[in-house]
Parts: sequence; structure tokens; C-alpha cells
Amino acid sequence: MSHYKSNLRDVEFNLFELFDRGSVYGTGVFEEIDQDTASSILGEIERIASTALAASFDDADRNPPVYDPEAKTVTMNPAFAKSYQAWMDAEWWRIQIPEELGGQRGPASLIWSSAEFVLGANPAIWMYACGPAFARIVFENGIERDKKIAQHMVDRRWGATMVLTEPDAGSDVGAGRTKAFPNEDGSWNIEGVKRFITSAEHDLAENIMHLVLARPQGVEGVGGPGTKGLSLFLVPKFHFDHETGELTGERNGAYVTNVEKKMGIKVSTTCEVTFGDGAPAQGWLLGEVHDGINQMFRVIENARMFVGAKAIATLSTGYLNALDYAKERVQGADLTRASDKTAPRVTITHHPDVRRSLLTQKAFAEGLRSLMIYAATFQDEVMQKTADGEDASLAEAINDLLLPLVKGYGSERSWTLLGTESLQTFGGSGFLQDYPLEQYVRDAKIDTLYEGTTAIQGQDLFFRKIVRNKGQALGHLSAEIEAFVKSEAGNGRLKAERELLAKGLEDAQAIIGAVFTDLMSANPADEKGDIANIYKVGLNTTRLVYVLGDLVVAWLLLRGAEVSLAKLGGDVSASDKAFYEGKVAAASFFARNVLPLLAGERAIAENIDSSIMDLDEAAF
Ligand code: ST9
Ligand code: FAD
Repeated sequence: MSHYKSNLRDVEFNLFELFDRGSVYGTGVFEEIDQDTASSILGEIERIASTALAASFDDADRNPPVYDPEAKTVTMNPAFAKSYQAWMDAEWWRIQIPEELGGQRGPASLIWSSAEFVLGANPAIWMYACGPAFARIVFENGIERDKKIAQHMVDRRWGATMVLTEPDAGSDVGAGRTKAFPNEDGSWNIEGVKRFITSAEHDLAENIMHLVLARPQGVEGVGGPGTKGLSLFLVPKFHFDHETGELTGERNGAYVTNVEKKMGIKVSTTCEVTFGDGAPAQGWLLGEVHDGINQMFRVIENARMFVGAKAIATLSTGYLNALDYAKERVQGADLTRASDKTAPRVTITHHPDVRRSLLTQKAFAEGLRSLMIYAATFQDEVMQKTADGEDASLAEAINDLLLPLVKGYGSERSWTLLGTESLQTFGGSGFLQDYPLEQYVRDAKIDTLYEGTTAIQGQDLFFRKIVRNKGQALGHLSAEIEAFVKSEAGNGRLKAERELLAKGLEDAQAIIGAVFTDLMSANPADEKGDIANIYKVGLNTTRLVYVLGDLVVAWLLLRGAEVSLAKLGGDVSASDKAFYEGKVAAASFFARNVLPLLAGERAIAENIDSSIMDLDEAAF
């Protein structure tokens, strides 16, 4: 039986009932994919994910890839290779790439909704299989030469990597020391050591294209300090004929010199890559422009969405596994008869604390799914508007604002709840490898770390997505939430919840106000300004990820409850009745159990002081 438990019904609810994608699909740039086509794509991907892709999930964890330090090669787990092949052969990855590259680009909301199934079933497949998606970045940013490379990457199904991190440059990408030296023929030689590079070596594809950030040397006006001095180079594992894509048989000097042993997601190779030690590592400057960090952020934005989606997908299957277990596991008597030693034993779903835990898992899993798909609806809008030559800047800014929530809040909530609630539901059995929970917890921890830790997401959220955007996207979102609060949503049934949401919105706005005031008071240009106040801002930015995450998820769950209540007012099947009642219950539970906590966060944020910054390190 598959470890993976999907929730296709809720995915379709989000797409077609809550976010009305039916009126967007089949139109304009999405003409080829209408709602029926989208539904059948979702059904097919859900089916293959639950079967062929999920099949190797635990085997690949117990028998991870083997690195040969002599040959500097990796042999993959055969069962995983089979699952990977099944995904590549199914060709659904083509909905991520444009027609020019042999794809049929689908709406982002459909891509991320279907990604959830792959990521819940066996996330590393998505990671190894992202060569074509990387090719899109190469294609969109490249000159003719690069566009051909992009085509080879798709046609020949090459793997690809994003290569930023170095031993001394993790969060601080701009500290990178890897260098690029120009060759007379227009190519470059890369020299340096990169660390933690995902998928940099494996035997699943004939070639791997590394997208490497390096600092160009000896060229006037480029290669300065920080991220802005980095350029992006295409560095293949094997050399190839640029016209035909055929491998020449010659190895490029980009070698994996170590593969890490790690806590989870073991089938995904995490590699040290040494460039230009012995043999030259030849690369080509993407688009022949020195704009590396900006180009790489096109990849990073997609990858941050991927990480959030992976975390959320794992929480969902974790919850559904826990639910199945709780329905079967008999332990103890009903609390009303606890003192009666002869009372019948009941399944643990009868215990209030287990119900609290299950509804917590359900509310977060479904609320986070809504958050992810909600963000993707703005990506749909950007695609539509860009194709129509319309201004997409507001949709872009809202998507930008939501990304650190999908990634930062999604990963933190998911990984924590998988441990404290989903695994916990199994009691001691959850700790065993008989159930997938222990692997889920290990595999999901990475999501709070890579693609920018949660601290980095918090800074990105406040400084870039709120302050630099002058609060425009945030203002739009707040206005939407306020309109819902003031509406008659739920026809009387959601009155208390809307009041809780109103208070949550007020608390969140007060927190942002307090952080903004601290920022203003740190302005050195102001004679009363004290730059040390910036520490107060830094003490609150991660809090903002949680606060805004809780607020937006509460709102989206309540919107879902409004839709569900309307459906319950008509004729519904027995299974739909249970589904909609569950949506209303989860939303109400979230509003009552999570939103009141924002008042506490507000009290902390408004009274933040930076005394811990004065504390001697010896006192820690
Ligand atoms: C990693 C990989 O961890 C993990 C798993 C990989 C699995 C791969 C496969 C699956 C993914 C699929 C991908 C498919 C790809 C294809 C996609 C198809 C579409 N938004 O603030 P400044 C830019 S990899 C946009 O001064 P600092 C911007 O250009 C390692 N752009 O920063 C900006 O210039 P300007 C991940 C942004 O102080 C410039 O950067 N590592 C954003 O110089 C400078 O900005 C990390 O994520 C943004 N949000 O540097 C590093 N932010 O301002 C985490 C910045 O003029 N660290 N830019 O616009 C950070 O993010 C740091 O904040 C920093 C700071 C490095 C940006
Ligand atoms: P550090 O930057 O040293 O951070 C240590 C701690 O300090 C963290 O808690 C962090 O939040 C905090 N911190 C650091 N700076 C600040 C600050 N300015 N303000 C507040 N707090 C701060 N990289 C790639 O380029 N490509 C990949 O494919 C890739 N895959 C990876 C796969 C795995 C399994 C792992 C573990 C990592 C991968 N990475 C990859 C690297 C990953 O993106 C980095 O690990 C991550 O960005 C953090 O960098 P670091 O590990 O050096 O931690």
C-alpha cells in the first residue's frame, strides 16, 4: 500500500470552488487547458504519484545513493530510478515549459496543485526532474546559443542544478569567492568550491547543466563585491556539440568531490562541487550579460515556491496517515466514563485531545494548501496579463509578498506539526519505520533551511516585500481581508469567526506598525535617530512571518467555509456533506484557536527591547 495519502478533493475545491480557476482556465494564454482538461491532468498526476512515484519512497531512504570517491560518480537507488523514469516518461513536466521548448505551459495554479502530489509522494523526483524547468530560465534569459542549449536540456532530458552556496557563503551569497576567467573564444573557466549542491551528481541523465554563480575576473566594471558582482554561468558536466546536443565524450572539469550524509531526503544528493581543479571547468555566460543574482532569483523564486509546496504536501499526507491510524487505534475509555474500569475501550478519535490534534493538523494542512494555491493564482494573473501586454505589477508584488509566507511559514508550520501532532498521533508507533511519519519529519526539516532560512524569509518579507514595496501589496491584501470581515460571509454562521479575524487583522497591523516605527527611529539621517533600533526590527521579522501567515491562512480558511456553507444550503451528496462540514469546522477551529494568539504576539512586538544585543556573549 502506498505511504502517500493525497487530497485531490480539497485541491479541486481550492481551484474550482474557492479560487474560481474554471473561469480562467481555457481562456487567453491558457486556452488549451480548460477546467475539464485540468481535472483530468490532476487525476492522472495524483494516480501516478500515489503508485509509481510513491513506490520507492522508503526504499530510497534506507538505501540512498552511493558515492564513489575515486570515480567521483554516484549510483542511484534502482527503485528510485524506476520511479524517476516513470515521471519523466509520463511527460507531465511539459506543462512547466513553453511551446518553443516543446512544452505546453499550463496555469501556475495547476502546476503547483499537481506538484503537491509528486512532492507528497516522493519529493526528490521533482528535484531531479527539474532540468526542463531550468531550461526555461536559460531560454528566457539567453541569447541564441543559450536557447539552443535550453532545447538540448529538454530534448535530452538533462539534469540541472542551482549553484550558489560555498563554505563561507550560505545565507550571505554575496560572500562567494568562486571566480570566472574569460577565455579568448568567449567562454569562461570557473574556479572554486561550491557546497551543498542538490542533484549535482547522479546517473539518471546523460548530462547535468550547472547554473553557477561566480565572480568574473579581469573585466572592467564587473565582478565587484557582494551579490551584484556575481554572474551566472552555464557549466555542463560533459561537453557537447552545441548544434546537436550530442555529447563529445569529453568530461568538463566540474567534479563532485563529496556527497553529504544527512538527516533526511537522503535520496537527493547534496554535493560539494569543485570547479577547475586539474581540468578546466568551462562555462558560458548566460545571455552574455553580467546580471547573475537577478537571473538566479528567477530560479530561486520558483524554488521557494517548490520548498513551501513540498512542506505543505508532506503535512497533508502526514495528517491523513495520522487520521487513518487514529480511526483504528483502540485505547482507553471515553473521558465521560474514565472512572469506570469496565467501560468499553474506544478508538482514540473519541478523545478530546486527539480531536484537537487532528483538527489542528487538518486546519493547517488545508489552510496552507489554500495559501499556496492563492499565491499561484497571482502567478496565473501575471502570465495572463504579460501575454496580453497589460500591467501585471500589482499581481507580481502580491505574489512576491506571499512567497516568504508559502516558503517560510509553510515550512515551519508543516515540519513542526508533522512532529508535534501527526507523528504524536501514532504514539510510540510513530517513532518506528513501520509508518512513514518518522521519514516525513526527517525529510521535511530541510524545508526551513534551504532556499533561504526562515530568518532570511522574515527579512525578505519585511524589508523587500513590505517596506521597499511601500506597503502596496500588503495594503491590497489587508483591504481584501477587511472587506471579508465587513461582509455578511457565512450568513450569520461565521459572525464570531469574522470578529476574531477583525481582531487578528488589527493585531497584525499593529505589529507591522510597531516594526515600521522602530525602522524609522533607526534612521541615522534623522537627528533623533538611533541606528541601534534596527536590532528591534531584526528581533521581530521572523515573528512577522508567523503572524501574517496565521492571518492569511485564517482568512482563506474562512473564505473556504463561506463557500462550503453555501454548498451545504443546497443538495449535496453524503460525501460532499461531510467534506463541506469539515471545511467549516476546520476554519472555525483555526479562527478560535490560532487568531487569539496574535494578541500575545502583538504585546511582545510592541514591547520589544534590544537589551539582548547588549548581553555579553559570555552570558549566553
Ligand atoms: C538551495 C536549493 O538552497 C535547495 C533545493 C534545490 C532543489 C532544486 C530543484 C527544485 C527547484 C526547481 C527550480 C526550477 C527552476 C526553474 C524555474 C522555472 C521558472 N526576489 O537584498 P539584496 C536579488 S539554493 C527577487 O541587496 P544581498 C535582486 O536582484 C541556495 N530578487 O541582497 C536584488 O537586487 P535589487 C539558496 C531578489 O544583501 C539582489 O538580489 N540560497 C530577492 O546582496 C540583491 O538584493 C538562498 O536562498 C527576492 N526576494 O544578499 C540564499 N532578494 O535589490 C538566502 C534579492 O536591485 N539568502 N533579490 O533588486 C538571501 O536570500 C539573502 O537575502 C541575499 C542577500 C543573498 C539575497
Ligand atoms: P548560515 O548562513 O551560516 O546560517 C546559520 C544560521 O544563522 C541560520 O539559522 C540562519 O538563519 C542564521 N543567519 C545567517 N545570516 C543571518 C542574518 N543575516 N540574519 C539573521 N540570521 C542569519 N545551496 C545551493 O546553492 N544549491 C543547492 O542546490 C542547495 N541544496 C541544499 C541542499 C541541502 C540538503 C542543504 C542542507 C543545503 C542546500 N543548499 C544549497 C544550501 C542552503 O541554501 C544553505 O544551507 C542555506 O541558504 C543556509 O546557509 P548556511 O547553511 O550556510 O547557513
